[in-house]
Amino acid sequence: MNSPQFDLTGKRVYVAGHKGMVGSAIVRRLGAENCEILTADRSVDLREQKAVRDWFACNAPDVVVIAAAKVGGILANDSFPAEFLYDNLMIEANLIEASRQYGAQKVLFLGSSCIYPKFAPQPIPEDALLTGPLEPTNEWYAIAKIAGIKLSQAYRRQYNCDFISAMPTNLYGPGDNYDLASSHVMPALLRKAHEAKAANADSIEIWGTGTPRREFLHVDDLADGCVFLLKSYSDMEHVNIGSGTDISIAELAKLVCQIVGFDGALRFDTSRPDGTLRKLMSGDRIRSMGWTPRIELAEGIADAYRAFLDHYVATPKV
Ligand code: GFB
Repeated sequence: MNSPQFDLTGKRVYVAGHKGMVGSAIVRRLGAENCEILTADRSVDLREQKAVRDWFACNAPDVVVIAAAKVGGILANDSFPAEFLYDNLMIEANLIEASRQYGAQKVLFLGSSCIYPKFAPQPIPEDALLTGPLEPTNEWYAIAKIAGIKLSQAYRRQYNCDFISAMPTNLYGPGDNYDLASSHVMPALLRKAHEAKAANADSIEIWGTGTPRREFLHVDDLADGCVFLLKSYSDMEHVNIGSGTDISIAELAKLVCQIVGFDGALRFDTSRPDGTLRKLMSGDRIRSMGWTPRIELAEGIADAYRAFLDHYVATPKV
């Protein structure tokens, strides 16, 4: 594996998607590096090629982190396939091409563990990519993210660009989306447990059977892994970033209820989709380079709950 050191000192680092959970965590983490952080406001629509080109022409970043994406939980993915495919294809294509045109020295593209086949071997190694059919609830998003990996690889091969990709597992933490119709499971459970406790309810609803297993990583660990890769990785293959352990949704719900202080029952709505049954990624590649996550699940959930409470108090109608 080719691993020259890339020095971030003094570099102009553009974090695309800085208002999202992932982008804002990367901005926080980059605060500890001696670099200049660039962001673009919402007036720059990343789906529009000209808007992206104009922004690059004015700002000329040295490094680009592609954390901008249309994201959502299982229901949102299943309900808005066109947006999940189109928006993500446009965002990544515009950012990758502008990075080449305007001479960015390094690009980090972020994908998702749903790029892997539904029945991939567990833990999933990076080379399981494109070896089988995808999980139908999120294949639109997955196809867009696979295209992003391939674009980065194609630019490396044809133009010799130092573009790399990282595949995070299911993420959670401060800055999450708590809208129950579009959120992922962790923020949904935090909100449901919190509201049930406040209302003295006797149960909360869990989608699906509770048997699917997911691997969760605190977004601050992800941000640390991203900065690690920016500084020390330069190769074709994408790199998994996970926590290394998974948990069933039923077990997760119990843990969240315990942390929130809600002791009612769990009601499983089996008319809702389970999605893929398991997607634990192999972290061997990044571990062999010397990086490991630090935040334990219970500690991370407690942190996410504090962030939820801040958000909830600031905007009571989340
Ligand atoms: O987090 P989640 O929406 O995403 O759902 P995926 C994970 C599991 O939690 C599924 C269950 O089995 C859900 O049925 N679940 C239980 C719930 N209760 C709830 C709830 O109240 N809300 C939600 N959202 N789920 C997404 C993909 O898949 O994960 C994306 O659709 C992306 O493409 C992302 O990869 C990381 O893990 O199923």
